[in-house]
Amino acid sequence: MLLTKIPRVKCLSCSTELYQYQGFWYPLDILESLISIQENFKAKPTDIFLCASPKAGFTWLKALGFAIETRRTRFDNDDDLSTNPLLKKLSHDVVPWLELDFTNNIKSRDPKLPLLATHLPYTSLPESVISSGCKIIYMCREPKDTFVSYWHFFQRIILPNNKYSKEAQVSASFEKEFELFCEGKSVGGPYWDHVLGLWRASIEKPGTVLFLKYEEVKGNTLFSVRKLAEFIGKPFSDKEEMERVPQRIVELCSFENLSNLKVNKEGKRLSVGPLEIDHSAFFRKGMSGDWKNHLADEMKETMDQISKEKLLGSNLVFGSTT
Ligand code: PAP
Repeated sequence: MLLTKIPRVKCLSCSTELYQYQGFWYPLDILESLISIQENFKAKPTDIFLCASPKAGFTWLKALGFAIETRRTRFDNDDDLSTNPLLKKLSHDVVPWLELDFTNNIKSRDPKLPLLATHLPYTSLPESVISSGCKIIYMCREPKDTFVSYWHFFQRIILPNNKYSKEAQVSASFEKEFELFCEGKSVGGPYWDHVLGLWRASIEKPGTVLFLKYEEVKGNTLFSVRKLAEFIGKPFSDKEEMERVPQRIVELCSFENLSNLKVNKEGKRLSVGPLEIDHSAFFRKGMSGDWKNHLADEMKETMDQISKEKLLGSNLVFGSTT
């Protein structure tokens, strides 16, 4: 593919160029990985994909999915989850990440772990993911909160000169980045198209695609944990219910718990290419409705209007953030 021929735009916050491919925008490294995995990755029918657009609840979904999936089977002595790897590792490091870990199929799969995670939109998933009928769980978040989270996250990226984006005085401004996000020119954007792709898939294939809303998971995490367990074919047994396993998973994966772990307070990981990010950047506030502290009235109106137009006829309503 000739890179010079594909549209590109400068992502102001992350100080990198985004390339448009199959209707969505990616940094170059991710685009190259995407093309490679589209050609090479072979999904198995037993795979379970955890998906979300950037900043829509990916870290949390991975933690929940991992804790639910690995109970009983992986950590047999882990009755109280006290030896769960989530206590020592960021959830991004316990669930393999399709577009980061599988370029050229270099990563061998853990045969005991059917989970994989991806930010990719439904229409760009490798063909085998769709044809194998493997399960997909999607986390959607209200776009105003997603944008606010997105903005803050990219301020925390550490550039190769070891400066934070913010300190490096990248030419970003909140207003300009907002405009780009609204135009769909954000990492993994257009956000609304990403959401709608998975929403439609969940309507067409309800047993295969589960569509969750961040706000609803936040509102009743216990209900969502039981729903997730059922969807992946591992409902909680009466014994587990008696032992309060679902409740313990909720607590383990709560924002309060994860954000206070040493690994998530002090760790650091590579983000995209040479860019680094502190683990703590994945845990900012973990609440719904923070947009009210950041968006001017006019911005709120603009984004709500876009949501209204984009969602028209889809029957999708974003989770409430009031
Ligand atoms: P990613 O796409 O870079 O992996 P992602 O996890 O999707 O990021 O989004 C991070 C958001 O999820 C942050 O939201 P905020 O900026 O509005 O605070 C983060 O705080 C929130 N988050 C992370 N872990 C949890 C959790 N356990 N419970 C609730 N929210 C969480």
